[in-house]
Amino acid sequence: LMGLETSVLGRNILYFDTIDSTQNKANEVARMDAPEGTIVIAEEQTSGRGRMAREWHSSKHKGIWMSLILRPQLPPEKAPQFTLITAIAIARAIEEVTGKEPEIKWPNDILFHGKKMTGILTELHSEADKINFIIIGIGLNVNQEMPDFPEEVREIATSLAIENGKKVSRVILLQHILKNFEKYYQLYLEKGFGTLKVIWESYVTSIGKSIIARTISGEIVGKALGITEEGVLKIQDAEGQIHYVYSADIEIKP
Ligand code: BT5
Repeated sequence: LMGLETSVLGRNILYFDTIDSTQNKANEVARMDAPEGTIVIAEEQTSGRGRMAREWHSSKHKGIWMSLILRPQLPPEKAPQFTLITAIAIARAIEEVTGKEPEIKWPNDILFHGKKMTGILTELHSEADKINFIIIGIGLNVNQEMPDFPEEVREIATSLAIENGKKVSRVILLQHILKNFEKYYQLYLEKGFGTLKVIWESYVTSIGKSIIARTISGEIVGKALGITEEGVLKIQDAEGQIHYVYSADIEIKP
């Protein structure tokens, strides 16, 4: 990664040709005291995963499949904000490299024209009510063409190359992601989530709309009012009741 403009992030890189999941490896090395900013990255994952043990397709040489280790001195409740900070850093990097503006879909998706280009998986390891480490998994489809995607995601997935009309250098994109990530992470540690919330909202398309939120404990239907300072989604249902949603799959009602 020559030309990397960061001081902490990506200064310790574990690179694999093939791995089961960068998330698993990052967990393993974080438990062995890997420093803040360590990155685990692979050309291919054989069991890449999403939330709730869903599968994440990670075809060889086509994407950025990586996990970052952070050790912020913060309470565990702050962990969901990291998904949002990551989304901002990726959205900015995509704009810098391609000139195209993606959409962010709360909580963990980056889309183009409603199709998923990136998924983020934030995993928290806390001890005695303090964050010990956070692992941020990023799965970013870069140079796939439609036939490279398995059939079950062809309707819902896209890649940066498909949207951009030409291939994108994964190394350059990665440098931009890490540079932006470090910048927004610093801003967050110094100033809190306030400014970042405003930037995040500028990319979000679902706020103010009628949505269906599918959570592990059931469906909530209502209007998405916005997110709290903690990154929690606020939904108002037809009876006027407010629901606070920590994690869900959301769908904008037609
Ligand atoms: C996510 O989960 O979107 C988080 C994905 C995180 C993947 C990274 S890759 C590096 C690191 N190592 C790992 O093992 N994981 C992380 P979720 O919101 O639950 O979405 C999962 C769903 O996305 C699946 O059920 C599919 O429907 C869809 N999907 C799977 N692979 C996809 C792909 N390559 N592109 C677009 N959609 C995909």
